[in-house]
Amino acid sequence: MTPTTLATLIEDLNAGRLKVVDLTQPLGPATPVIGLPPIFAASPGVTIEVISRYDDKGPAWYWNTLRFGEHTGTHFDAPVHWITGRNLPDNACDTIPARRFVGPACVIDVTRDVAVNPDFLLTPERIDAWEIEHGRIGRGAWVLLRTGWSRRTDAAAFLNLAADGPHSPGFDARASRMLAHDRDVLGVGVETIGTDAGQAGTFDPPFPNHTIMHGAGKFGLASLCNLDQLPATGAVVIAAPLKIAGGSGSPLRVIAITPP
Ligand code: 23J
Ligand code: MN
Repeated sequence: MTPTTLATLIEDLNAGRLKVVDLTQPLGPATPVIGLPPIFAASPGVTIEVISRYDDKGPAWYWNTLRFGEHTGTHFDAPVHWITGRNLPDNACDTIPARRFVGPACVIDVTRDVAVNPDFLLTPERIDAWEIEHGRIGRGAWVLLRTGWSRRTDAAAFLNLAADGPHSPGFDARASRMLAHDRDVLGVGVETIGTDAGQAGTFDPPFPNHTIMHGAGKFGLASLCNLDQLPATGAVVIAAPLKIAGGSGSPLRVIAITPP
């Protein structure tokens, strides 16, 4: 990394040789929130309340008060979010070194599998096949699971709730272990409401991806979109949460820098 690298980055962005892709969903009252079994506390929906809008409360300025859970919309999961990560060093939004918010993206496309099976789980065998085609997932990479789920713009279709709970894709526990321990990734990103499959509350262990990733000090990114605009390899993702003191996660703007 030299000053030339950064000058070239800006030149390439200006010339269209690189582009910035926004991987973020809008955050507002329509943002769906995760539905946990009713024995657990629920996360609130988003509320936005006007403080003033060029009126008697503030004649020349407009601003709002926001209220939402830390895990709402396109958001970041810090290791402290899960009990397995609670005692790790630098495990919260304010203490994770900023360097760890930037990494190369490996995009694993399972859209066709998910189209026929909304409960599809990524397996180590599937990762092996991806690596034969694209090369080994490097240490410090963001692994993004492209499922097409962000095309479900209707909240009911996005949550896909049935009598036996939600149905959405995710990770087999063995795949989470492979990525966290053997590949030493930064974390995983998904298009669904959380980084575990909809049915993961019934898995052993429950919510295996959260359990394994956060126990290994890795991160999560949920409710991503526009993954279809990224190559399998070659993009860089920047995902920096709000610096919430002791925060377990935060909504954030996730951007990718990629060849067009
Ligand atoms: C709390 C409990 C279970 C889950 C989650 C949160 C998330 O998905 C999240 O947003 O981290 S599965
Ligand atoms: Mn979360």
